[in-house]
Amino acid sequence: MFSMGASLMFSLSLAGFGAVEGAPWPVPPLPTPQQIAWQAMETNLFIHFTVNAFTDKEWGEGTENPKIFNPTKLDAGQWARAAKAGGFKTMILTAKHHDGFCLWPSKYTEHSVKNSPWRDGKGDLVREFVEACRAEGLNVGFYLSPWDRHEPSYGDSPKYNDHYCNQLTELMTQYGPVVEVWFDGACGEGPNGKKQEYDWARYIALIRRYQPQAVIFSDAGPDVRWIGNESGSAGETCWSTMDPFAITAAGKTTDATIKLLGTGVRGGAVWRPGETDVSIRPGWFWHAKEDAKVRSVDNLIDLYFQSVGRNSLLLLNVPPNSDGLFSDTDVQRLAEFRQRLDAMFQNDFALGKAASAISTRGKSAAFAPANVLDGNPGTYWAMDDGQVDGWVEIDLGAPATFSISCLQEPIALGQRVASYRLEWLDDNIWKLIVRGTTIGYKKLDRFKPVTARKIRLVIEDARACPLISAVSLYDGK
Ligand code: FUL
Repeated sequence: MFSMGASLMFSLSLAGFGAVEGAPWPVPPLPTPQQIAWQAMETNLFIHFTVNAFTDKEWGEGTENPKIFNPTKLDAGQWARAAKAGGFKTMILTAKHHDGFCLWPSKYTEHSVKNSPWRDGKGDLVREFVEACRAEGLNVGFYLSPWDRHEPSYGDSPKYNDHYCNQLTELMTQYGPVVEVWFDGACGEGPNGKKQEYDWARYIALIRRYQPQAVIFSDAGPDVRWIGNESGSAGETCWSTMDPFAITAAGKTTDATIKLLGTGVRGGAVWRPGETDVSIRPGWFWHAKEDAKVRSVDNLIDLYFQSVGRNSLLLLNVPPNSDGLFSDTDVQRLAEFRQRLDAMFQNDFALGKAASAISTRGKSAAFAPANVLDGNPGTYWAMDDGQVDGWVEIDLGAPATFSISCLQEPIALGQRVASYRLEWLDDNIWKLIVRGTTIGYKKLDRFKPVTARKIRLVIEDARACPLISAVSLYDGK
């Protein structure tokens, strides 16, 4: 783990801010380099696959015969190519779901691929998955369900924690670098009503030891928090900062904390950005009856605006079918999703245009308003310390019609903006386009098309002098 001082220096030098004279002091808490890299991925793919693909269940019982697991056409390369075509950066696989069936031949259980007919019991699906990711330049992530309905020691807390750590060690040491470990908080009853106490501190320490570059996800972080719902929607206000005492362990959510997971907490003591997990189908696992219920491209685009566009990350689940393949419709949707996004964000009307502002920090070119239009998220416009409101104005040179705006803050220096509005100049009168609260890594707004030559971003409130690294405008077609 980094100490605060070390992580601060790291973040500063990483973003190249340290060298600039008169640069604003960071406003903690700050992201680690791992959290910054994670957020920049924007869209990752979740893969739910286990015996459920053969039993039509969402939660397996743990009593399934491993012989039912036989995805005869399994090709993890097909998943990876579809992910790549969809612009996804990481794939996270359910190495073990609640049924306890392991997709790799774990030494610690018989309930795994090794007792299935798939690849004559000699297969390792986790390895095929990892190799497919590497071949397409994708990062690897794992979901290892703590809740295990098969393992007899489950509920016998110390014993099961040993078992779980043994399996986690296999995943963390045998398959190369991992960028994310995904913890589900579900904690069902063990045999005879026994209650399993998960040893989160031990699980986390184990991952830090073997995969220090990985971010760890759960309701309670420590690195990435759940966004509080499975419908694909981050809070409209979405701070990456959180109160660590609001939710102390995965699975310990209440209605009040669920809301906080969505919005984060202004000035919260830890940096814990939200991840928005949602499935492309009604279920997390494949069911033939849901083949006609794959989300439309329009719907996927909505999810993108509600997650990435609200300072979150979209983790979209695509479940392989009983052949071991993504179904054709799902493959097609992923490709169309990226084509639509690429077209939408191809032409930034504000790029390289003229900018002015109410004031510029130390009157220095290093913090000039033009930095918001230079296409470089590492440079930013800043005002002097103590100023928490102000505006930056953009002259497009000629009227343009746009219906999407993209705003960004340089988050390595802390998340600051709490309230803003975007306006356009109509015959010398500034008119409201859209109003919002937090910005963070990225804030996207969609609105009725506006035709204007001049627009301005007005920051109404911020935790410290606001820093803006990008203002972009798109026509949304
Ligand atoms: C939930 C699980 O119970 C679901 O089956 C799924 O894995 C989802 C991502 O998390 O808590």
